[in-house]
Amino acid sequence: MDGVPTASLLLRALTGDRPDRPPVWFMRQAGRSLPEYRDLRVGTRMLDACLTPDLAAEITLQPVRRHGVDAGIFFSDIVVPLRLAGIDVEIEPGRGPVFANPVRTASDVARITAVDPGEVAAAAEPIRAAVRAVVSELGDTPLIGFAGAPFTLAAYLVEGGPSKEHLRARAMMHADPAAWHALAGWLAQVSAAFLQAQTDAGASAVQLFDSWAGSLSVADYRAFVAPHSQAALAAVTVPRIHFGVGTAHLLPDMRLGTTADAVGVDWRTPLDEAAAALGPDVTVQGNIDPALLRAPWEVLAAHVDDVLRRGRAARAHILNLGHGVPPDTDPTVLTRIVEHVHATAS
Ligand code: 1CP
Repeated sequence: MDGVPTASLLLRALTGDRPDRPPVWFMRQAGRSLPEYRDLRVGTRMLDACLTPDLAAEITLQPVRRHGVDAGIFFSDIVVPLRLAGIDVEIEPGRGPVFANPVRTASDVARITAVDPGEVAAAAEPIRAAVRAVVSELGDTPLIGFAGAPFTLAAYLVEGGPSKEHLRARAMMHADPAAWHALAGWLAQVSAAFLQAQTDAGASAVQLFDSWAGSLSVADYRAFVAPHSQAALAAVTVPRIHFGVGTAHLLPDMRLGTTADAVGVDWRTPLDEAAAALGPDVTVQGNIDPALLRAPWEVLAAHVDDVLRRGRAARAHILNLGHGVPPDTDPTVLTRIVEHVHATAS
């Protein structure tokens, strides 16, 4: 529709309206692929950057200015609320989050869950300050807040760092279900506090990242994970996106009842198939294959057009990648995708 600011495309798509063209943003648009990000980060550790309001705000704004995307995603990390809870965690360059004391036993769980999640809310002032600064700069462009889902956070916390199959976290569910539920319930409250800090300060929507949920069976997802993810997301009143990787078998469950307004789909499942699995009353987000960002433009453009066409099977579509921007991506390719989509009416 003429006269409707493009700024509202994301919220319209999330609430089930179908704008003339889908809004577009990219997971991990802030950060590693941008030379201006690498310049700003010199000499500052990742988690210190996240907790320095001016830096976090500037890094959030960089990709919005450069690419002209239809939304910002707050620059932070899923482990920031754990740092705010007093847990000893660092992000090692090239590796990811590493914990000094992995949480493996019932007594480890008792130790960390003794921290009141209210302390995370109290310690989140740098987050609120950064979000306020971003929102006032963004004007009509919405800001998406985010948090890690309890399972993905537990996958790091129980292993002590990145892992391939998240075996220790999945084992805890069956070896000591009471300890698992205590841990996941606490993580849900911590992520909820982090989401609330961002929405209180002006974020217009949120995304819950359950990046590693694809390693779970449907039965384990339902029994041990979905209720905790639902609790985390239900803590905010703004529209909610729920994303996972390798989750074709979990898509209907990732709606979390009706808690998620949109479900993010990785590159493996065509969006029309995802929409059929999800039903008519949910928005889909995705799902450009990050590998195709290295393909010749004609090949990538044809893929983007195919994603847009299949996305029309859902009630509404938010164009994104099927996972985060790879660090070595040529950022001019992302700008070109945005220009291509902005020139395409659906
Ligand atoms: O030094 C650096 O630049 C560190 C790289 C980096 C960055 C830029 C990390 C370490 N985190 C981030 C920012 C980040 N993390 C954002 C920023 C906003 C944006 O999307 O633009 C977001 C949303 C996240 C969320 C995040 N962190 C997820 C979920 C999304 C996903 O990609 O699946 C996960 C799994 C993490 C853990 C993490 N943090 C960093 C790394 C390298 C990892 C992954 C490690 C692994 O492979 O297990």
